[in-house]
Amino acid sequence: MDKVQSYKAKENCFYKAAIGFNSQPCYTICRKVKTFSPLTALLCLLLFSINIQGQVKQPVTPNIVLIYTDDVGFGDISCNGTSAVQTPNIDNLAANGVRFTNVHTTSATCTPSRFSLLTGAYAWRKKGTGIAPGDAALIIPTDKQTLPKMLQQAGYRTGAVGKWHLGLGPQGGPNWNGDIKPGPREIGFDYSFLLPATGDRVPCVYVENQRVVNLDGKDTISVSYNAPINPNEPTGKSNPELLKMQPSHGHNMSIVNGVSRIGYMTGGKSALWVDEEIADVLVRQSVKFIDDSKQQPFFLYLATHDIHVPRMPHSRFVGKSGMGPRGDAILQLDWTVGAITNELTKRKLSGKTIIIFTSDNGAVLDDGYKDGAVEKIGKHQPNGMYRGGKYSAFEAGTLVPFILSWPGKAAKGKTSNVLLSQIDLYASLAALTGQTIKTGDAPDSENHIASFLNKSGKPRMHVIEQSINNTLSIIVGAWKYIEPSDGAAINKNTNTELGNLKMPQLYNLSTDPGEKNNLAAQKPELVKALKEQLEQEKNRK
Ligand code: NG6
Ligand code: CA
Repeated sequence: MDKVQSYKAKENCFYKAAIGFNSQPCYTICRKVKTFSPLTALLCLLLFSINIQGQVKQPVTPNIVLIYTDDVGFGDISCNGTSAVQTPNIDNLAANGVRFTNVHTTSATCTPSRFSLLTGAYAWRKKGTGIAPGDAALIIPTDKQTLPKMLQQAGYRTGAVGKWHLGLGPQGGPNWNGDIKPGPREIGFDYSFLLPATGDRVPCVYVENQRVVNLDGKDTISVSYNAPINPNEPTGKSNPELLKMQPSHGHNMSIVNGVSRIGYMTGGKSALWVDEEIADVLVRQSVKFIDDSKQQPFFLYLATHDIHVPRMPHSRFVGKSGMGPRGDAILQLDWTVGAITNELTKRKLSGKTIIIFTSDNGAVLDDGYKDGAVEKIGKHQPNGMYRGGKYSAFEAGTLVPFILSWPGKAAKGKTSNVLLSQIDLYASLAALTGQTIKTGDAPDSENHIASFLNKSGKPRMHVIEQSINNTLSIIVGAWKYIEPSDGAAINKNTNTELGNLKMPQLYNLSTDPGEKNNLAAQKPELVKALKEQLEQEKNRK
């Protein structure tokens, strides 16, 4: 296997040198080759120097809008073929750009996927990067390089609008009534307007530039993830009659806007959000950020709340999908995409802006509220043909929608099945904008800008996926290996197959994308090779 990898790496280096892209992938790939002969070293050095010239030749700094959606499965958008809900605005992005069918998040849950996206490092390399409680400290180190910091160095104004869920403040949690730091500013965002954690976690307030919006100093906010702060305040558990939507599992603590959440909060009454307005508010703040960024190129990280629970879309979408709140939230998400693209068009920014649409993990139906998602699903296939879902080691955990549009620059109306990871956006955007990545920064990110623009780039050598219980899988070409795990086979709350088995699993994704036939017993050599490859990656410093 190492020999094959070594050969492929050299081939890849040659290819990248030939097309004159950034030196980083070549360096990264060469660095990863275990059998590193003096000849390989020499070859890589040579290609490295050729590539440096390629890199500095044509850096460009288009605006970048990354629409990072929540829990949207591969099949939840109509251009991917299995959706019963129409998403014309998202489909339009695909019609004008590249629709990818093999781009993975690094993880089947939110926090680790976002951590990897913004740092270029697999989250499983760092403790404490699992699903963050709503009062967690900031999990991204402030002394390390990040994707937004790299873009700031390239001259960008950077903004984060929407769901954060990467922790805020120092160890022990943030001070919700003062300056909330460290936060987005300290990891490279010039502007931020956040839902601090998720829609289903307290505190249910917006945080703009690291201060709670509309906070009345006489009504301070307290947050606890252990016990009720004021035992006299109603909770979802004690007062279900006060709720607009009943929880199905968990989510029975503090009540905000008629919805009970995870965690307890008191105070901050004037600052509480209204769930039905969140999508509109996030679009408004995104447009404000775009308008305030006229002097420089901008990077907008728009992390939607849709379609995470609680699904409480605006009344103009309610009942419109025929699939209940989950389908209506998809319609609202599609509206968001349309609103952003229209605003860019109005400002004549379309040709100057890369828009990327993707999701943080796969789809889930019942994720904690009785909103009819299971009962009303009909023929809709939220995860397309893939097995599992959010939380899972199977493909539906991490194989998500991914569309890139850059009118006039990226390919138009093309579909790409090239194997890539969202973690590659960091090095790819660095290459595009002429930034060099120092050794130690973004250790797992590779430059695949040619593939992202669908200019005949090559796939990743391998992709690693992380499930909720940290089972790791590796894909190399058509083959996927899932390491043995003692984890539960099924998430009983969400009724998701988690992909855990005490034995190794091996699937041929090109003939068996639904991961039905475990070939591990038939192909022990391949299992051994993939296991070794995964172990090597785990141990790589
Ligand atoms: C789980 C929550 C789920 C959701 C998820 C995070 C329970 C029982 N389930 O722990 O509702 O909030 O965390 O979702 O509390 S994510 O998309 O942000 O990763
Ligand atoms: Ca998510």
